[in-house]
Amino acid sequence: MYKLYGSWLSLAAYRVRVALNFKQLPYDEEMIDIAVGDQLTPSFRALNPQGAVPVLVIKDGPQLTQSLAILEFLEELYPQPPLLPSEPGDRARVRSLALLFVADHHPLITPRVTRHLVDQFGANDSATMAWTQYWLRQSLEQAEARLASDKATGTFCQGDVLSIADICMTSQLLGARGLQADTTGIPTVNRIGDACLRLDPFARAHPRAQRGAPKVAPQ
Ligand SMILES: N[C@@H](CCC(=O)N[C@@H](CS)C(=O)NCC(=O)O)C(=O)O
Repeated sequence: MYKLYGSWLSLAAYRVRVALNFKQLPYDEEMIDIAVGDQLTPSFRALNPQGAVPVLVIKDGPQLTQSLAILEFLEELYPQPPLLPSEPGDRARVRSLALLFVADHHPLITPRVTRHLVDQFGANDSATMAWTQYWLRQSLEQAEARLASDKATGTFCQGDVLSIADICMTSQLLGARGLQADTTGIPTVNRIGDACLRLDPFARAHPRAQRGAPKVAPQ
């Protein structure tokens, strides 16, 4: 049984929930309220000095942070069913797509960044929302440009087999839909995202299905 420190609001924790569900690994998630700053308390920082979720705690094992590192850890420990293709070139393509979201774009919309925009630059709610929507849209547009014209794209980002690229892209698409970013004109991203959202590991991991999530319609 894994212990996950996450948050219904967290797109990064969502990625880990999907992977745990996909690999059929039982876990218990403790919800950290990142909207009110519980990730910044000394007790949480003792767990992750970075002050961010997810954290995966493994009995008698390492304490892991960073969603992509956690996904790779789960893949190495439980290679079946796979979340990475077997060919090195395909694996690199999948990791490259995942990093487009996890490394380049998702960090720009985290609470610590929008907090800094407010505290240091006087951004108001509409400015921070416009910032967030802009970077969500950018990531999805860039993914569309890569996926739409690439023969390697299939039902999912890499052919017809689910991979970490799909998990990372769908987390960003959920964020974009939930925050009313523009998701028009990116048919490949929407098609693949909707195919993922129909799968049980994604449905059970959905932000709105988690403890503490507001009771509004899933987006
Ligand atoms: N690159 C990290 C991102 C971790 C992260 O920033 N998590 C957000 C929630 S999605 C968080 O806890 N942020 C707290 C803050 O920014 O104060 C990962 O993929 O795990």
